[in-house]
Amino acid sequence: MKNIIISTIIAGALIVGSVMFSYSYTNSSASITKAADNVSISGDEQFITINTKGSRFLPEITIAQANMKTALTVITDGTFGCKATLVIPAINYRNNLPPFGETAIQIPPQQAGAVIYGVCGMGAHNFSIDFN
Ligand SMILES: [Cu+2]
Repeated sequence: MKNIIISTIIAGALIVGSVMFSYSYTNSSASITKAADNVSISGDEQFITINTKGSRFLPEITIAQANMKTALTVITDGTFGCKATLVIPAINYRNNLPPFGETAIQIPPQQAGAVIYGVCGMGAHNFSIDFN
């Protein structure tokens, strides 16, 4: 009887543990690919922050407001290689990012439905800003 109670407790703990693990895993992967908390609005301008991390720009997808001036800040932290070159074709932007620091990029107001892509110097490692 005692063994049954103990194994029930262990099984219950395993189920709770795996549910908690998958919940936190889902949460963290969601914040990598998509985040709204990297956009803030002050007055008639919105501010977007994108980080370079590993071989990616994060978040990969940003949802922003249409018809509004946009100040994009790209934060680099030990960034090197092709990713140190940022290209945003829609606004004819091409620049070498500093290894460490913040790079300010102005994006003019975009129509609803517009998507602006940022790519590395090789044309890979995309991020997008979706305006709606
Ligand atoms: Cu690259």
